[in-house]
Amino acid sequence: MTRAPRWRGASVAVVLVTLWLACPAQAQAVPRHAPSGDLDLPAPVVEQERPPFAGVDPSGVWFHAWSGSTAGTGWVLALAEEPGALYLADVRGEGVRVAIDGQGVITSREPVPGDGADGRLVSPDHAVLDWRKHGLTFSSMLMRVPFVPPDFPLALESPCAGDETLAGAWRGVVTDLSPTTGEVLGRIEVEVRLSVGGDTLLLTRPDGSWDRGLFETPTRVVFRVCDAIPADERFRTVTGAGTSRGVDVVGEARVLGRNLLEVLLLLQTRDEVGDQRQHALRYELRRADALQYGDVDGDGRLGDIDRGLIEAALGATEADDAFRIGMDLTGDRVVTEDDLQAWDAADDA
Ligand SMILES: [Ca+2]
Repeated sequence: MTRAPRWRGASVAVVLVTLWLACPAQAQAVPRHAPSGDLDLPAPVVEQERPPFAGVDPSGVWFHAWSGSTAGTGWVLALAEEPGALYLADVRGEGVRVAIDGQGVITSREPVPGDGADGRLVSPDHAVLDWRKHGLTFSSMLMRVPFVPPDFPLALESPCAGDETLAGAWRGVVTDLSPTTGEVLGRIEVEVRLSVGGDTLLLTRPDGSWDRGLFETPTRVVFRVCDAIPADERFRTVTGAGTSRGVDVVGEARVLGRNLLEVLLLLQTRDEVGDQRQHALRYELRRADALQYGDVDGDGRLGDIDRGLIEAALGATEADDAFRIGMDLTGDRVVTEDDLQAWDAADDA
């Protein structure tokens, strides 16, 4: 699966919403009863006006800049708690509960008296809010972090054994992204080593620095390190995760193909709230020694074991623990008879 950058889709959405707002007269121009002569035709369907933010899922991570009683910046995690309702919280779990409707209006659902946040979506990726918290008031701007889709893993639900064939040397580029705009601040070539141990993925750089995450699925790794110990357990360091960077980390790795991996790490310094600084790093990596098409176990050749592994995992989708990227020869993210046929064809070739 190749993911388009989030902001690109969002820009399209903004354009579509803009066009829609510019052309409401078109829907109204359709006559309710078109001339039908002697034929008794059904009346044409009149388009209903669609709220401009209907269908927008604000879950994920946002960059937050605020001013008022205090000022600062931080990552905000937007966790969907029920349809249309979110918990907006900083990395340590401090936040407010809000509802967002299809018009983009954000209203407080905060049960703590006096606390809350109200505002609106300016676009699917941009919100403004007025907060009240602990007797202080703030005005906020929130920008959705580029390359963070709504299904970005904000919590580890059920770790699974990792794909051991991912272990080894990977090469690519790491891009330093502006937290606010996604603008590229710098890009360097990078070599990393991946190690898989049980349910953990360890990413080590040549200087010895490292990040460790947990497999939520065989193609999805959750990074979450928080120096504080929040009362809300969802915001604590995931057991087994870690980093040598000395900062808090929210991130993910996605296996996009048998030789292709993407890692997004959102870093935040452990300073007092208001003094924290953010940093977004995106790794685009390729295996140094490409895994051969059909080589499921990664031993460097096609053999009966590879075919047997595919056969044993028939029906597994990407979210299933039995899935391995090397089994998916047709690239549809599910293991089917088509993959077996593709394997047979590759073995005959
Ligand atoms: Ca093999």
